[in-house]
Amino acid sequence: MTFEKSNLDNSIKIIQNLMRKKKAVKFVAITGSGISKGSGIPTFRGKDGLWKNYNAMDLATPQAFKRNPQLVWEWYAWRIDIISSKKPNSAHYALVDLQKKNLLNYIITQNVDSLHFRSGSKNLLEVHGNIFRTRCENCGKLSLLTETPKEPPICDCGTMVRPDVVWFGETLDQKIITKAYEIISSECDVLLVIGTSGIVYPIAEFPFIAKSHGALILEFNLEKTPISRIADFTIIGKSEEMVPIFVEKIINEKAY
Ligand code: BJW
Ligand code: ZN
Repeated sequence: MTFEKSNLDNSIKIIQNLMRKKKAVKFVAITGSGISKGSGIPTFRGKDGLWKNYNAMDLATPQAFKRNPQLVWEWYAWRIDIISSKKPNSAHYALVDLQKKNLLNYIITQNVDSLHFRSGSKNLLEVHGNIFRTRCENCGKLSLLTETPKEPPICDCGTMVRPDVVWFGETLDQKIITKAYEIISSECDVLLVIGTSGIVYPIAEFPFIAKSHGALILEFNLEKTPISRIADFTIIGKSEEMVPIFVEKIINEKAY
């Protein structure tokens, strides 16, 4: 296996110590597209990322949708097709295991792919929306897609709906983001930051907020990111390999 084993082992030791000292250690996870890479879903950045072949400003902004909704829907339909054929991977399921042991309080995901939900996770905040949901900007109606749209879907009120995701330049849902800030600042002893480049705000600042409130920060990624600077441990490797190893050791400690 190609990972920094010493970092993984050391992080586990530190957390085991914490768990022996403190009765209820609260874990929170922030996830990004890297956690779903092992399921076969492309990330956004990097050499095989979506933004390599597509321009974010042409597809993931409200201006792009206004300019060319047909193009934006074609791109989302293509992604919906890919995502629908994929399944949660061992990293998603490891987080479910951690939740079942009452260790992981919340998952704050930037992903729109529903894989955390499909793996059975509870207490899930989908801060960038969900690709299987549509929203009408005229009447506000939310709907779930049951199949990949061949044409841009139309609301009962006659308006073309949009994917219910958060595009660049848009604010995140106020209720969800307020809850996420609350969790990060007051309900988090250990923050697991999994598979995110850590450059998209406001979520990019969450590890910094958690750290300022005394949380231990553990990052799982293929490479270092801007978060690595403040992370107590950066565990380099595939999350689908590393997260299950980590979770198993932590769960065993709880049983101990
Ligand atoms: C693995 C792995 C494996 C791979 N195992 N790891 C300056 C100018 C203009 C705007 C801004 C600005 N500064 C800040 C802003 C605001 C902007 C922003 O942050 N821009 C930055 C890019 C600079 N943010 C916003 O606009 C947000 N709104 C906001 O801030 O409102 C207030 C405001 C408005 C306007 C101006 C200023 C303030 C909204 C952000 C919405 C992001 N939307 C998207 C699309 C969602 C819908 C969709 O899916 O179609 O969200 S963009 C995309 O990036 C998506 C993701 O959720 C998000 C984060 O990406 P993520 O998940 O981190 O993926 P990658 O690809 O970046 O990284 C993958 C990582 O995994 C890598 O590190 C790999 O190494 C790793 N990896 N395989 C482990 N197997
Ligand atoms: Zn409508």
